[in-house]
Amino acid sequence: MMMLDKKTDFASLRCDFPILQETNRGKPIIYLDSAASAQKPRQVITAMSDFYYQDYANIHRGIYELSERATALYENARLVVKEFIHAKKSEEIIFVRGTTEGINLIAQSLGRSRWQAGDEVILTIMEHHSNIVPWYLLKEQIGIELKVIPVTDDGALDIEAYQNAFTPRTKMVAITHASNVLGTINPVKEMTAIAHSHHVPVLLDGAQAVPHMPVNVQDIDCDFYVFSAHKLYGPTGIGVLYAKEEILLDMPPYQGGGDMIETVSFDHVTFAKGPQKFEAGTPDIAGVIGLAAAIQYLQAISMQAVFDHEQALLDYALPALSAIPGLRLIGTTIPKVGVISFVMENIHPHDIGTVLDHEGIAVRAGHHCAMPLMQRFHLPATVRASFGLYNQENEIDALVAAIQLAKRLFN
Ligand code: ALA
Repeated sequence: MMMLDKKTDFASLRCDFPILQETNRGKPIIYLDSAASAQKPRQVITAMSDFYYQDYANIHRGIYELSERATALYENARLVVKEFIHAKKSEEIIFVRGTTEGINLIAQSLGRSRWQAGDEVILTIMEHHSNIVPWYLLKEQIGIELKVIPVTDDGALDIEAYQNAFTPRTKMVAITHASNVLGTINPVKEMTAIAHSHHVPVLLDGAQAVPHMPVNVQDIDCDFYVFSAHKLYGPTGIGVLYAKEEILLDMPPYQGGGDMIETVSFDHVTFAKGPQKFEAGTPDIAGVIGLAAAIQYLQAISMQAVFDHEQALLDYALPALSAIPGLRLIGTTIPKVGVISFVMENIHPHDIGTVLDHEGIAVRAGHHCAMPLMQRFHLPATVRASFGLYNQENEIDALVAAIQLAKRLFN
């Protein structure tokens, strides 16, 4: 059998993404904003519409075949997620609305019920607002303290500061696996081991890691791992919270309602065992099915191949961008995922974004929901180009040409 080389394979995968045939401002779209949200392959869109056309009913309730089919699809998706992140059991997989809800769930269920004023959570300055604000709310509610690990000028975490941050009051380490601004992949396995040596659990925000690289939660040994489907080529409004089973069993519910109970009276409620305890109400069944389809699509390619493809794009893009006079990359440390932030001398990031948009190129320009990190680098904003598996070298060439055009227009 003839083997296609990797580049040819990835170029042909573009055809799976119908939206990439569309235009942006009348030009063929060059989509470099996958860190904000990835585009969806036909396989995901079809899985979701097939569900509505052929198998739709509510789950865990009906005693009829359609409901059984819907329940089987939903629970099979839990298995698919379990295999994808290498959890020990599918009972450790909870479906939530996204990374943000997963972190809020931990802060409110575990933190609010078990911690006291003066207890501490270790965060880093490179966190997305979704891993800052839930802890800030808890600080307002019960008086916990937030300890923030700094980053170096090249965008690496200060590991010495991390090692020194633990005290007898430390209750949680909550850090990002990969930065949505800098692209930095943090040494989370080593950081988890350090936290565990202090008997402190670790929550990883995997929103920007899971789409780009293989993740094995048992190998990392983290206690919690959260991510969103929409950055993983799946639908919006659905995500995953992984938690070690022994911790989950001990956690109180986050929200109350149908499907998360065993028995209900006005005087006493007993709760469902397992992940259902944290899935109150009718869930986003179609979203879960779309997430499973996205994961199966990625598994057929292999996450290692996705990682290698995006690393090759980084190797192509970083020198090409650095060669543009006046362009400064923000976050140069390695390893990094396919996320590149930069600023230009004398041109505001939003102006660059506008020029790129007119050339058909979609990037994000702004604070990227990471205001403390922007302040750390004394910047109001950056331009961010982020890769998905569908991007190709010729799109980097177009990006470079459009930045040069912006330079000519604004200087
Ligand atoms: N968290 C997404 C981003 O970084 C929205 O753009």
